[in-house]
Amino acid sequence: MSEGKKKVDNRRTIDPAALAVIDKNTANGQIETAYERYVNMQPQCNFGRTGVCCRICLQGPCRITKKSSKGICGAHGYTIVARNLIRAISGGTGAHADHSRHMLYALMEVLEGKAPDYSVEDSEKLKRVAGKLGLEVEGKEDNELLEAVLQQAISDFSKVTTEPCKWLETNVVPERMEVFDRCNIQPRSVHTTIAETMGATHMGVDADPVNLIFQGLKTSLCDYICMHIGTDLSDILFGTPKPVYTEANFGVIDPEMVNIAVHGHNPLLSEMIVRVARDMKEEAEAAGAKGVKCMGICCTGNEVLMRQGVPVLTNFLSQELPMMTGAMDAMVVDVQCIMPGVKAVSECSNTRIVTTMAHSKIPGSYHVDFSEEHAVAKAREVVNLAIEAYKERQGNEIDIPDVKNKVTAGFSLEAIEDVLSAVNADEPIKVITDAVDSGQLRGVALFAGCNNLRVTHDNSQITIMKELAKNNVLMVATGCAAGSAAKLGLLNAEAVEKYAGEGLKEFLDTLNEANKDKLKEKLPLIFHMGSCVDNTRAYDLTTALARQWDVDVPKVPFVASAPEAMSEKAVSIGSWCVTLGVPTHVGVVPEVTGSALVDGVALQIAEDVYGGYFMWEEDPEKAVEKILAALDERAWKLKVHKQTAEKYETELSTGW
Ligand code: BF8
Ligand code: SF4
Repeated sequence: MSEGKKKVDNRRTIDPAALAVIDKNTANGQIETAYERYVNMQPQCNFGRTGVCCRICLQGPCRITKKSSKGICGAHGYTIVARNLIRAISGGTGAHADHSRHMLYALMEVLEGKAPDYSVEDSEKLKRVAGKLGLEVEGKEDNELLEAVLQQAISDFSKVTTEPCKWLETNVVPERMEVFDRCNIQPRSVHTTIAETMGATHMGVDADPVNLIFQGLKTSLCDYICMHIGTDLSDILFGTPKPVYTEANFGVIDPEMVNIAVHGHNPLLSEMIVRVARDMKEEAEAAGAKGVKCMGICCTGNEVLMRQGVPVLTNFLSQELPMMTGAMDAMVVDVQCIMPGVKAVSECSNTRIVTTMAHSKIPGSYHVDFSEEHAVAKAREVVNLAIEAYKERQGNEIDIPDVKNKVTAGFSLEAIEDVLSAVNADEPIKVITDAVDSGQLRGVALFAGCNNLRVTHDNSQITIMKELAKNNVLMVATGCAAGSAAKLGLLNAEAVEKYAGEGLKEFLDTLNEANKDKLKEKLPLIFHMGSCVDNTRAYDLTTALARQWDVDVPKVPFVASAPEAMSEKAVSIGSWCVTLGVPTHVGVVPEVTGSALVDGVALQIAEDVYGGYFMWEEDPEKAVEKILAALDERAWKLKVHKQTAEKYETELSTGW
């Protein structure tokens, strides 16, 4: 390093395992990762940062400055910011649609007998989904029901007529549908709406920022629809998660095993690899290993964690680092949140990067063209590549940070209701609403989303989680936020002892006591509800709470928080949270501050119209205050209205 050059601060994480690897790498002056690339990228462009850069037509880029207050075409800053924002929502929705459509194709092939390695694992879930959609369930065979469910999903994906999408209509409270009708944001279908949004944001189409934002919110509802379809179909195909017990962080890597990281989002491949890996012990032993060990990164990791108890290796930001331990044999990737940077790191670490999807390749990597028709054979091919890499790494230096934490996960809404039903079998959700009504709990919070180097890795999520625990907030988590909690020891019962306030402790103790013959271990501090796509499970909990209290969602003391949001998917999820009535904290200010109007709609006007609203707050301590204030306001209002309703013997929802 030349004298006088600013020292690179690449220690932007609180994860001790990640830090150990970063420090060793820095000392050796070797491999560049996201932590260094972030530093090298500074300063980042403020036009892009605030959303006032338009590249929608070839006359651009047009940037809003004091000198040029409009784009060349005359587009105001508010139009440019709104267009950029809703294109991001469309990108997130497109990614989820891609994921869920793939599940749909796979199940269609199962129906047609073309995917012999898959079958319907959870016919009870199939019945529940069909029943919810209003389909006739009685006396129907699985195949008949599945066909009807898939037809409905195809319709929600692609119909061009105006009747409501079934997955929206049947999963939210009726009052929400009335709001969507009133605001004219009922989507025709997922694909048509994504296309509409791209059309509306083409050069010279919609210039009205509010109209654009409403189109964006309509698109976000499609995100909700296709995510819910994705979760439902995954459960039908692979089973609805139940509590599982495992470990998380780099310490799960076993130097004597063939180590395979599954990374990305799609459970079609990762489930198969986990199953096949168990059957390939002999092949691994023949190569001198004790067996094959799978572990997860990002959301496909969450999928196999939730259903198979596969250990969590790490979350989004630290995805390049496990390879530097010298003991990762393969990283198998499918779609989304895979840094292209993994390839360069793998070259120094003997790890084989294996891409598997036709539309998601990384130059220079191995590619196994995954197909549902030959799923087991393709999965074997991948595992064999890892076994070959294991042979080659013999004699190399291995250094694995001894950091791992116990994890209890697998909390689908069904699993949570099952736990609650040990206290109240008839009305399981009432166990939560009673605890909020009595003041034992202050409300419920969902932690969702990613990591983002604009804040210190894992710090915002962990700080807010610990503080909310102390303040008796019941917490659920998904995606890489759940990954932070897993890695840093918040997804186990010990964390309850360490961090929970009295009310939360009592609440969980009651559940533990009632479930002592059923659960292998005591409940964790935070309920892991799954991958990012599974945020719909968390919203189903909100809907269930609203139904239990008999109010619309904007009255439910439920808050969503994405302390380290990064992806377009996080933008679309945050947007549907708001549209569906949830106060939503985002810990990284999105690219909207270049327009006071668009920013104001997100922060204030949204609440008047939809009941949900955004809170941008990068400081985790201040975020805690805002989240608690949002919960307290709703809990207080509920209490006052409940007392009034009791006094005058009226319905709770009357006159509110
Ligand atoms: O879908 S939380 S970094 S891995 S986008 Fe990506 Fe964000 Fe992680 Fe999962 Ni979700
Ligand atoms: Fe510039 Fe308008 Fe073209 Fe955008 S659409 S790049 S603002 S001329």
